[in-house]
Amino acid sequence: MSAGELRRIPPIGVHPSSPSARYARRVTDVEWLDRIESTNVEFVRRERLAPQPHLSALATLDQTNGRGRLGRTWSAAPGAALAISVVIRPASIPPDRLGLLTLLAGLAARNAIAAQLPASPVSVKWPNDVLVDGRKIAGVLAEVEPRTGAVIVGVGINTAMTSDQLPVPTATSIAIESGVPAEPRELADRVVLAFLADLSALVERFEAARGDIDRSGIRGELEAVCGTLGARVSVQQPGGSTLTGTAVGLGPDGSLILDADGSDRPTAILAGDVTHLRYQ
Ligand code: BT5
Repeated sequence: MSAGELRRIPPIGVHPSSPSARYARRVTDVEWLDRIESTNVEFVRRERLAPQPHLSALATLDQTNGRGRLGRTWSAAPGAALAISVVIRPASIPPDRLGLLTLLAGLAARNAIAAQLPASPVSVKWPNDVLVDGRKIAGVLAEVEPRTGAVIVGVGINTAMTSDQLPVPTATSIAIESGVPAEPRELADRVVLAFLADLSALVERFEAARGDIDRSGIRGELEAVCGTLGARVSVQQPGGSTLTGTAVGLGPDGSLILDADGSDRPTAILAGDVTHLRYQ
């Protein structure tokens, strides 16, 4: 497939009677790029030139300079992982609820991966990882273009990655977990379809509920698959301090509510790196 070719992906993979079908129809364009430095950076560049359509998507199997959070890198050998970014143009979601889009994208990625790995425990780790049995299979990076307010949600999913291609020992992939060698393009197509159908449905519901995870019903779906909730964790905060305790819930803005050791009131964590202590 040539660089920049526009592929219209029909909403297959979603049963017509499923509530998602109505929303999946709105996902029209996925532009596949042969190779790009970063799908997020490319969308931010395009967004600065002209507003990009709501729910349009850019994808590649060869991202050469992927970005993680806090200046970290996201890396994968060519063909080994899907990198996809989606533009979300918030209409009714208040600014202080935009952080939840990271969790929504993590939930959609988790569901798309779980559909490929029906026998595996696939969970979301707050705020932006998808894990299989404690190993990272996907990561989310959401960025806001401040001038237009568009949110670029980028997700990296290890699809056909083999054991000798793992960028870090704590990573895993769909191919490794399923034990079946994958044809990279085919596997990525299946994952993209499921991911976009789910994400677009979640974003619609989130918009309709004006950014309320309770009214939209999304809280229950998140809580059901978020392995961080109920776990003993340590949280390294951006300032450098570390808190240890039990993660007890999600705040209305997507923050992690922590019962920190030695504190008699819960702490809301807005940003940070979480370690699940049971995995150590
Ligand atoms: C993330 O950051 O997990 C966010 C990753 C987002 C990647 C997507 S791909 C599409 C879009 N375009 C981009 O440029 N980025 C987004 P963070 O939580 O900071 O985790 C980064 C850490 O994960 C690294 O420091 C490594 O330890 C680890 N890591 C790097 N590559 C990995 C991979 N392929 N699989 C698992 N872990 C990885």
